[in-house]
Amino acid sequence: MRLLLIGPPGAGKGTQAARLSKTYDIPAISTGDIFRENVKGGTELGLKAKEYMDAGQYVPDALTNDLVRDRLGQSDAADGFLLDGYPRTLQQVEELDDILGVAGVTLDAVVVLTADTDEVVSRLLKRSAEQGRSDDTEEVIRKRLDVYAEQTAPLIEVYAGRQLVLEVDGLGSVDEVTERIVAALSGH
Ligand code: B4P
Repeated sequence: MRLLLIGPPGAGKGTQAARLSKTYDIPAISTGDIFRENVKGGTELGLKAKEYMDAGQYVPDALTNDLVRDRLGQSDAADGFLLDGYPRTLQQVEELDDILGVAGVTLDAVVVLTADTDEVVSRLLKRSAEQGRSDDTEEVIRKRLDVYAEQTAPLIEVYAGRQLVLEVDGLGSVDEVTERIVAALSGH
């Protein structure tokens, strides 16, 4: 199974990715998590990424694409994967098409998690209080939502044109959302 998970910040991508990874026995690859690990480790990539993340901006495509190409080349991703938060720009879609084309494989589905702005802002402010992520301040959250609407929402149409999109309501309990995704995938 080769899946993408798209949705606005706070829609539950990371939360659901961890569960789907177990259900389908595929690695969940989160570009956000990889950037945060690099920030924590003080790597050169981390230093560059932090600047963008703290401003609510996307990390430049060139840096992001390189790390995904490397990660998808690892053996555990050979038979399937779930990409959480990648691609996020049209250029990243092209890059992913190239990576998959070279490997001779195709995507099975693109799960689009939906959630309204009030809900995602409230979830992220709650996370901020619990975990203190530096991009979870109200100002940066609003910026991230704008960037998502401008740069990532148009990707949904691209994948819908390929008959890959499964839109799933991200409201409700974490279990309910997982059940909806699994049901949508089994009917696809
Ligand atoms: P991400 O790490 O992807 O951050 P995110 O959009 O906030 O999603 P996340 O997965 O963390 O949150 P979730 O919705 O699961 O990206 C962070 C930054 O990295 C980006 O802004 C960008 O700068 C950079 N980046 C990442 N990928 C990039 C790319 N491809 N190109 C360029 N830059 C990139 O959960 C949010 C909260 O909601 C959690 O606290 C969770 O517990 C809660 N929650 C989840 N489901 C819930 C439910 N059903 N009910 C109630 N709460 C729920």
